[in-house]
Amino acid sequence: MIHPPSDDQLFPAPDKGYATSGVHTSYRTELVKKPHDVVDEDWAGGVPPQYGVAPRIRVGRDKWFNLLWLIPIGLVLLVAGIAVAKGLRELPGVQEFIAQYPGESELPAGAPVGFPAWLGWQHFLNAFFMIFIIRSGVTILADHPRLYLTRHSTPGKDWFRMQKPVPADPLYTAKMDSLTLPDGVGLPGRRHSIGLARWWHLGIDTLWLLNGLVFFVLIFVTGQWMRLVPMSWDVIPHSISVAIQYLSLDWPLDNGWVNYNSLQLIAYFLTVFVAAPLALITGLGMSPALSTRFRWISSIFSIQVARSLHFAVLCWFVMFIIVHVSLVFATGALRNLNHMYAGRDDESWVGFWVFAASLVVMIVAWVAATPLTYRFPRKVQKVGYALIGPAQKLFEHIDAKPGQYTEKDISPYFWHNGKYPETEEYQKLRDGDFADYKLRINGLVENPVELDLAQLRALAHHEQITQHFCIQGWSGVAKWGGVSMSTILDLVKPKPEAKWVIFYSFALGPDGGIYYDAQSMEQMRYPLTMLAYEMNDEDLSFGHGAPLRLRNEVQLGFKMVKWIKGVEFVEHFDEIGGGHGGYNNDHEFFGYRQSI
Ligand SMILES: Nc1nc2c(c(=O)[nH]1)N[C@H]1C(S)=C(S)[C@@H](COP(=O)(O)O)O[C@H]1N2
Ligand SMILES: [Mo]
Repeated sequence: MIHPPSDDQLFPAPDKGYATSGVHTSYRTELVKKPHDVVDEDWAGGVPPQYGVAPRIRVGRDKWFNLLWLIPIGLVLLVAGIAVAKGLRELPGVQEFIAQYPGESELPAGAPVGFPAWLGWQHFLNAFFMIFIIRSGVTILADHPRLYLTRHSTPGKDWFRMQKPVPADPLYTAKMDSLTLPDGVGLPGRRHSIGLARWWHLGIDTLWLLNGLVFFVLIFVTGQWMRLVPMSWDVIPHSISVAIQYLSLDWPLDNGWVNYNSLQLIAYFLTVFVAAPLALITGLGMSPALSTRFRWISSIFSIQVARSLHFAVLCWFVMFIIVHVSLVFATGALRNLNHMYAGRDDESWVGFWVFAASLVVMIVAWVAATPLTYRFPRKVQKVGYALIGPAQKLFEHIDAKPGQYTEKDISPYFWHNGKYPETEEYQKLRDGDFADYKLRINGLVENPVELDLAQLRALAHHEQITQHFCIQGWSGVAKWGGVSMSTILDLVKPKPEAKWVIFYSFALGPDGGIYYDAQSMEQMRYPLTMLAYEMNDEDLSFGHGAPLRLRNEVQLGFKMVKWIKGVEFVEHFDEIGGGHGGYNNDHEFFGYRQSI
C-alpha cells in the first residue's frame, strides 16, 4: 500500500515544476503570488456585471409577484385608509373611544423623564452602524439572490428571488447566479464581492452588538427601560386609537420627552427587544459550525429558515427607519431633534445642528465606504478579522460530531460551485477514468505517499450525511463516502511542526493559478473531516469534484477543495500562494476561519 522510497524521495526534485512528478514535489509552484491588493476590473477573474430583476415572491407553484407592485398598492391602501379613518372619526362611538384611549399608556411611577446624553450617542452609533450592516447585508444576499424555507435550496422552490429562474444547464453554478449591485447601494457592490461584504457585515455587527449590549445594560440601570416596555394591555386600544388619529391626518398631541404614544411604544419595543435579538439569532443560525454542533436545532431552524428570517428582520429595520425618520420630521422636527440630539425639550435649533453634523458624517462615510473598500480591500479584511475573528475562532473548536443527517434528509438538488478544471493534465486523467490518478501527500510528514484510487478505496471506508453551507447562502445535504482524514493522518504521520494542511486542486481559480486551501491541523482529526470519492452512493461526479474532494463540516463550502491532486503538511500557510491561507483568501479576501 505504502510506496517504498523512490528516487524522487531520496533525491527530492528541485522545487521548480509539476513536470517532475514525485512524492516530494510540492504543488506550490502552481500557485500564483500576484499581489492582488486592489479591487479592479480584473476582479474575480474579470467577471462581467450582472444585474438582477425586481424582487419578487412566489405565489402558488410558479407564479411570481413583483414586489414593486407594493408601491402603487400601498398608496391606494393608504388613501383608502385615510378615507376610512376620517369617516370613523365622525362616528360618536369612535370619538368616545379616542377620548377614553387618547394614545398613551400610563408610565410606572419613577419612570425617568427626558433623554440622557449616552442615549443620544448610542442612537447615533446605532444608525451609523446600520448603514453598513444593511448595505453589506444586501450585498451578501445578492451573492445568492434567492430565499428558501428548507435547507434544500431547490431551484423553483425559492419563495423569493431577485434573479431570473435557474437555467436548465446542469453545471450552472451559484457563482454564475450572483448579482451586481450599484456601488452606493451595495457594500462593496461588485458582483461576487461577498468576501469583503462579510468583513463589513460581521465586523460592524460586532460593534453594533457591543453598542446594543451597553444600551441594554444602561436602560436597565437607569430605568429607561420603563419607557420602552409596554406595561399594561391598554397599549392595544391606545395604539388602535393612535393609528386612527394618524390615518385621519388629525394627529395625536403627545410628548415623547415624557412618554411615547402606544403605537410608537410598540414599534420601539419590537425593534429593541424582538428585531435586534432576532437579527443576532438568525445570523448565528446560518453558521456552519453552530449548525453542525446543534444539528437538532438546525433540522428545524435550518440555515434557510434563518436566512429568510434574517431577511424579514432586514425588512422590518428598513421599514422602521423610513417610518421613524418620516414621523420625527412630520411631528415637530425641532423639538424631536432636540430630544435625541441635544437632551433638551424646547424648539431651539441646537438639536437640529447636532443632527445635521451627524448626518454629514453619515453621508461622507456612506459615499466613501465602497471606493475605500476597492482601494484598500486588505485593510477591510484585516479590520474585519480583528473584530469578528475572536468569535469565529471560538466556534471553530466546536464539536463536529453531532452534525449528521439521515438518508431521507438528502437534498434532491445540490448546487454546483466554483471554476471547473480545464487543464490538459486533468482532462487526460478524466479520459482515462482516473486510472492514472495519484494523490500526492507530502510536506511535514514522516511518511509521504502517493495513492491511486484503488489504494484510497482500500483504506477504511468512511461515510457521512452532512449539510453543506456555501458562503453565498445556499445549502444542501448529501451523503459522502471516502476516507476519513484521521485515517490519512495515521498513514502519513504528520510531524509535530505540521500545523496546517494545504489541499491543492487540478482546477485553476478564476484569476489563474491552481485552487488551494489551508486547513488547521486540529480540524483534520474532527470526525466529519474526510476525503470523499463518492457522493450519494455514486462515484463523485465531475461537477462535484471527481475523483476526490475534501469535506470539513465545521467550515463553509469554499474550504472544501474539489478535484484534489495533492495534500501538503506545512508549518504555516504564509509561504503558500498569496500567503493568506487559500485561493479565495488571496484573491477574494475571504478568511481562513469561517465558522460563521
Ligand atoms: N477546486 C475548487 N474547489 C472548490 C471550488 C472551486 O472553485 N475550485 N469552489 C468551492 C465552493 S465555493 C463550494 S460552495 C464548493 C461547492 O461544491 P459543489 O460544487 O460540490 O457543490 O466547492 C468548493 N471547492
Ligand atoms: Mo461556495
